[in-house]
Amino acid sequence: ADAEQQAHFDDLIAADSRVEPRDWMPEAYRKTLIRQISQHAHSEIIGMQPEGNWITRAPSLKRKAILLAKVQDEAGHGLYLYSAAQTLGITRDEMTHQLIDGKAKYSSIFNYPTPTWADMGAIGWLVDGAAICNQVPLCRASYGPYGRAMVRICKEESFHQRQGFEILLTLMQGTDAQRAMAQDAVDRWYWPSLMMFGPPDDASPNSARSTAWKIKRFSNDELRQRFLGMLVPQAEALGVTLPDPELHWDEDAQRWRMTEIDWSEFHEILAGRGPMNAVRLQNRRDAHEDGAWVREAAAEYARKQAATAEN
Ligand code: FAQ
Repeated sequence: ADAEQQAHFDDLIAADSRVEPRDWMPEAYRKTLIRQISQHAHSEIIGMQPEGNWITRAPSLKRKAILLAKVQDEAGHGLYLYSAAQTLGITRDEMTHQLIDGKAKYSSIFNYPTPTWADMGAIGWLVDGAAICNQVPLCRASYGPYGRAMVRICKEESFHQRQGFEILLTLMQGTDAQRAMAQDAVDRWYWPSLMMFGPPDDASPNSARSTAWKIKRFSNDELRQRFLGMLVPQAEALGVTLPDPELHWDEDAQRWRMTEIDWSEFHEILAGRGPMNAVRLQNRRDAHEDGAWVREAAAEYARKQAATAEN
């Protein structure tokens, strides 16, 4: 890169302007965006499975319609994000192979099972809640296509979060067994949802650079703190208990104090050894193979159209 190109890029970042696909950018900036955006896209696509598990067993037609729409939204988010990553010079095919070959990361949260209907409530409330905390600041990410995709995604995520809250609220107003089912789901999803924000700041290798480039606007721990601030009053409104007896607001330090997160669980999942890692990836591979005929038919159709246009 010549000095002029680098200076132009630095000016865009300093001015809080947006970097667009046509602009020159440092190779490391391009790489980190491809990493983050493709991981995010894979998370949305793999993230369809835990809830997809309940579409045929939703307790009413209304619940089924809502859940179906939510899972379809996640497919849509995955597709916008793959498109945003493609503007950086990677193909959809390369990203798909990184995922199904087990080389790409996707969010740790989607490697847990969904044994009960209350899990649909806990995922909406906690997982989509964490996703919103993390993604609202990403609407201002310095890379234009990513930031713009995030604006629309966040609007849909906030609907998702409310539908999850409402599922839990309904259960909490039900029978003892329904209340116990809701509490059990909250107990199982609480810690994993806190892990979604990534490792603690002093163990987050990508943070410094991503913050300097204005991709990240807040640190992993700062966002986790914000999330707790959102959860505590909502848990009270629901009547559920957050499963951490140490959790309290420290007035002097102006921060939430909590039991330390079990990072060994997080690292096991990242290493592919979580409860559902193998199932999630196998389902994705099977779907890819089952879809081969669609890709072939589309390619053949495109070939015929091109041939007709030539004649
Ligand atoms: N899971 O240095 P950092 C959703 C990795 S929401 C797995 O701190 P960074 C909505 C990280 O990649 C979920 N891996 O990294 C939905 C890095 O490894 P690498 C998706 C994780 O990038 C709801 C290493 O650890 N959201 O899908 C996790 O600065 C319901 C070191 O970490 C996004 O992807 C994790 N939880 O910060 C869908 C948001 N955390 O790449 C369906 C966009 C960290 O060097 C149903 N991403 N790692 O090999 C981000 O904001 C960032 O990438 C962070 C990580 C904050 C996740």
